Amino acid sequence: MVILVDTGSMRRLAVVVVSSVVGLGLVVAPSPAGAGVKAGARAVGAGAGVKAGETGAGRAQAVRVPGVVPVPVSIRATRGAYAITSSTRIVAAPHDKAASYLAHLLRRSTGYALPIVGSGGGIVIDSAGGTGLPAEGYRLSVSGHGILIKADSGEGAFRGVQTLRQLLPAKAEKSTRQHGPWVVKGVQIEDYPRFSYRGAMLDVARHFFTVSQVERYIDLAAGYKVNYFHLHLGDDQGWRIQIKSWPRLAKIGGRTAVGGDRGGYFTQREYAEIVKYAQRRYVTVVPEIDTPGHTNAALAAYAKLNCDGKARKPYTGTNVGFSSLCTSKEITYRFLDDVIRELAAITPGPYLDLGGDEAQSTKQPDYVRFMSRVQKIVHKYGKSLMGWEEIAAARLDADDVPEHWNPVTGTQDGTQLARSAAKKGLKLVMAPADHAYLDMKYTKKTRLGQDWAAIVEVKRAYGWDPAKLITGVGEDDVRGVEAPIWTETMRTMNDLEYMAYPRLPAIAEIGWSPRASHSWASFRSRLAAQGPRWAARDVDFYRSPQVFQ
Ligand code: TNX
Repeated sequence: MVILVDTGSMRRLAVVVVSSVVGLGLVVAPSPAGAGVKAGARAVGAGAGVKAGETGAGRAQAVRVPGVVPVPVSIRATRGAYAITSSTRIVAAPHDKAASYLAHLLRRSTGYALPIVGSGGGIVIDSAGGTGLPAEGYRLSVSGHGILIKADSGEGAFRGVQTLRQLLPAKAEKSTRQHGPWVVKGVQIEDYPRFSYRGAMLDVARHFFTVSQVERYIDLAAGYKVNYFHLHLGDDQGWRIQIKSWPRLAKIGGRTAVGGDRGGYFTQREYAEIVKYAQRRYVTVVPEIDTPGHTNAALAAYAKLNCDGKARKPYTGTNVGFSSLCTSKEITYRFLDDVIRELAAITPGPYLDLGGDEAQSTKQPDYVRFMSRVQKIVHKYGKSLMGWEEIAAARLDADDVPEHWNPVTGTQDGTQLARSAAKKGLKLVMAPADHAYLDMKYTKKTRLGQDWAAIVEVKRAYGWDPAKLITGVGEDDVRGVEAPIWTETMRTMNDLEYMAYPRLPAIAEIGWSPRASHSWASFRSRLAAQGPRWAARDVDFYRSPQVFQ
């Protein structure tokens, strides 16, 4: 990671590379200015100053920069520091979402009043700052005089607040009152995302999770600047969203879960609550109903959706590829019209996801005809179609989004769909199962998860470039990245957290941070700095030996 550091009175800028951190994640090591030395070439100890000049032209003084994930476009440590005290005010426009989020967070842990006021000094959040930065961009500066977040949108300011949060002591994350001091060191940050789509997907079909569990998952992800939440609402083992015109979907199809565990579903009102909760964090919900395969729960709820007119038995196993909607029956399209209409009405975001993966029980020509019809229905209700990469076999529009998931690279078998999608001018979301799937085991011994795509330790989760993965799919063909968590083996919030942390932040950084900043040594040290934050929030994360010593 290249960081400009103000080295003090001479005001000379030097290029430094974050090298290694044990513990607090605050150490940088110098490198020859502009020489592009690889991060991690030398490891340094926690808290230790790093000697300048060892690498030749290096002139930097040891300067500490904080362990922010995803790493900002530029971050410059400066002199001074700002202490949040009982008299600090948050200055922002009324109802500014970034300001209320920050106030809520800090009031709990500091115990201070932190009133939001219209003018003055303190923590200033200016969402109409005229920065001219790309979408979601922000500038954050901290000096002895105060903290200033400037952005051109509420969204940008909110992303800036997430960065500020990581500059505070970890105890700021606690939900009960802690002792100060609450000092933020001087820093100047400019930041904006590499990709516009940075998603987290949660499968509530294999196992059901409650509204508050889903919200906690969203909130944790939003801390790493994730801006899409893809909610997998229908699969063989369960249908999880109330559809008023087809009530048995939820009532019957919602009863089951993997292993005979308790099912459940969201009423439309509950779903709307999740959507609102996400919106307050500038996160867009993408609901998914998987079709034409992965539909046993629907086929169990309504006999008429089956070609033979016979209801399927509820399914609680973990096989895939055995079910299919009856693509030759008109009722199937009336059914989907109803489902899509109701979902579109409660989903403010631009995408409805109709799945489309692993439709092994649907003949390919039927699949293509089916998906083309479904795409038209989705468009009729004003949304774009999102789906797994298989949907690229159908005729799609430029706003429709195939999601690459096959664990393949280069020109390997299985890369054709993504490549042909790119050729047609579609922009992909990249979620390669052998890097981005949070349900893959960390090691052979991981109690939870699967290993069909790969064993994915943290370094592997971080070790890929969405624009280099597949031959013929470059930077401009990529809309962003996503980290899906499939829940065949996960039943509790702790299970989800253990599998998602620390890997979800790895995918989030790949989606947000500049390509040139990619460095395992740097990432690892900044990731280590998240540990105490997760501990403060009781996140049950995996203490990867690659990250935490
Ligand atoms: C494949 S990848 C699936 C899911 C499973 C997952 C388990 C994809 C689009 N489908 O149905 O839950 O593997 O890792």
